[in-house]
Amino acid sequence: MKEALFPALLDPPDQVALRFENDSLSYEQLRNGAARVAERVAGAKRVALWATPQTQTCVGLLGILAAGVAAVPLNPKAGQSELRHVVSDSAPSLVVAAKGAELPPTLAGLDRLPVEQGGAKGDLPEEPEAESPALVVYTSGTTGPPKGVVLPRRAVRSNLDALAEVWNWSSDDVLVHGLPLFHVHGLVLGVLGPLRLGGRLHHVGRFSPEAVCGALAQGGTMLFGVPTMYHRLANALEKDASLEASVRGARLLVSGSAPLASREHVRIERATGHRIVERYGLTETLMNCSVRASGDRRPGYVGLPLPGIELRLAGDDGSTLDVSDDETIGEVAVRGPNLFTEYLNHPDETAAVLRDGWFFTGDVATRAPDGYIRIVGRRATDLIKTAGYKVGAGEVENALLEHSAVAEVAVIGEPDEDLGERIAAFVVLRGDARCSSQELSDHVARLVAPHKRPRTVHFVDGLPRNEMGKLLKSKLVSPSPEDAG
Ligand code: MLC
Ligand code: AMP
Repeated sequence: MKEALFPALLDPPDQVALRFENDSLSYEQLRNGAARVAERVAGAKRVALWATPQTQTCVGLLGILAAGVAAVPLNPKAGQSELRHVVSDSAPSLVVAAKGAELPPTLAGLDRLPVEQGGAKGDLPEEPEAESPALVVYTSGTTGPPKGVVLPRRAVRSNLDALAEVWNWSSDDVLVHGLPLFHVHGLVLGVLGPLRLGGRLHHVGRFSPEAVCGALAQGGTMLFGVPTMYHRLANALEKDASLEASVRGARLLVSGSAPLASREHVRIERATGHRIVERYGLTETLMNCSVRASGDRRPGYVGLPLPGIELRLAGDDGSTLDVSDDETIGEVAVRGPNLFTEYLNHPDETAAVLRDGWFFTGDVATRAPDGYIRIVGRRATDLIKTAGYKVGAGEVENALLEHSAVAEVAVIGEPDEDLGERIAAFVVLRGDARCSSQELSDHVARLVAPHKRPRTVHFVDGLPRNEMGKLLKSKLVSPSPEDAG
């Protein structure tokens, strides 16, 4: 008998599983809704999921997973060209979306399965194979459009179990967050995590410090967020002391997806008495490291590798650097049941990062004498982490080059207190073309996604290049900035 990915759905406990803004669903309702979706998608290879933050998205996801089909979460704010790419690359049989959700014309050619609440008792099909794909999640690379990361059920299950172990995460916990449901942080950890454990999720819809404090005050025990969210929470706590009690009452605050600045650790601790637990992961590996619930929470450190996961620091030739001096820097390579299977339709790119069973993350780190890992940077300067989202500079550059006024462009990440890194574009306009920074920013938001839009546009006469004509991004310096909003 295969082990169920969601045991709580086989024998639903009499309790709320999911709560969104004004809507909640019991385990029994979730099982019944998922059974209906599973019946409809059975036999498909991949199914797109319109990932709006609402209960129906979770019902749709659980139904797709129950049928042993791979779900392809779609960002509801994805622009036309990004959406077109994801759909043509993943070739879903249909799109599962909340009943009544408005879908863009790009999806008009796909059959649609509307998800409704409630319904008669339904039974779930037999548990699918552990190696079968559960999700295809799109993530940016340095150049070209995003790649689909194929995550098997085995990775989801083993990773959630490892996190449950190190965070003492149980069915008693009520997880609070306002993360998007089209990336692994919000979807795998944030939705499938509580459901695997038979616990509860309270999703606040749109993130705001007040909304998460409100949910914590109503019994939330854990909070997940990206550093931008903790930065905004710290600001709010410093302005409004009445929010403090709700956060103080939580059991665990967890940050990930990007480096959490030391000052945010300090500010949150000063306001609430809580030290934030940091964990480190990627779409391709789910989570690799975390500080244990009982462990030392030191700013800048992402803790120890998770149970069952091997981590090594690799030198430039790929060999292991056997060091624990917290100084020597190597590329993080990981091996374990948490790894993805492949990049969909990209065997060469898969082979480039998955070597002898090890996944090379592109992140560089040190290891302290007590084994704690400290992420110090990334090998590729063309990858930007902004508000917890990974964005390839090339993707933004290509979108900008599609604007008729743009002759040349270079995109970089600039340090930003709130976003970690802010997308900045250096633009050379064509001849006597005129264009505002707002227009360029809106153009990128429409074509790819709003979180990939440049926040700053510098109009320049030329870009720094070497004698061969190669762009020298390190030579780009910000003139007086013009905010793009
Ligand atoms: C703004 N908007 C526009 C626009 N400008 N729409 C169209 N055209 C434009 N020019 C819209 C946005 O869509 C959004 O709408 C709203 O205006 C505000 O946009 P914003 O300023 O970009 O975002 P903000 O509200 O400030 O949100 C900040 C945030 C968000 C932190 C809440 O960035 C976020 O949720 N980040 C989390 C990213 C994440 O989950 N990463 C995990 C990746 S997995 P609306 O309606 O949407 O508000 C991973 C692995 C791991 O990294 O380890 O976890
Ligand atoms: P993504 O491809 O969107 O899954 O983003 C993965 C990347 O996010 C990693 O390669 C890291 O660069 C970054 N990341 C995730 N968690 C952390 C963390 N706790 N500290 C620093 N960087 C992180």
